[in-house]
Amino acid sequence: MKFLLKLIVLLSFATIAFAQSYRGTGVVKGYNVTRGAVTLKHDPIKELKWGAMTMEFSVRDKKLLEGLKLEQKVTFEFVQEKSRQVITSIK
Ligand SMILES: [Cu+2]
Repeated sequence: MKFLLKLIVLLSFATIAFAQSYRGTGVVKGYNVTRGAVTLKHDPIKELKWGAMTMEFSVRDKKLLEGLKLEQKVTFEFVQEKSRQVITSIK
C-alpha cells in the first residue's frame, strides 16, 4: 500500500515535469501586466493543429512581460493548462 502511494505521488510529479510545451512565433498585439496576460497574433502551431490567429495567453510570471513592445516579433513557449495556455518563455 505504501509503495502504491509513493508510486502515485511520483507519477503525478512526472506528469507535471513532462507537461508538453509548444513553441510558437508571433507578434505582440497587447499585454496586461495586472492580469498577467499577453495578446499575440501567432503563426500556425502545427502540433496543435492551430491556424494563425490573434489570441490571449496567460504568462507564468508577470516578469515575462517586462520589456515587451507592441508589434514586437517574438518566439514563445507555452503549456496547456486546462482550458488556458500559459507562456513559460517569450523573447
Ligand atoms: Cu491561437
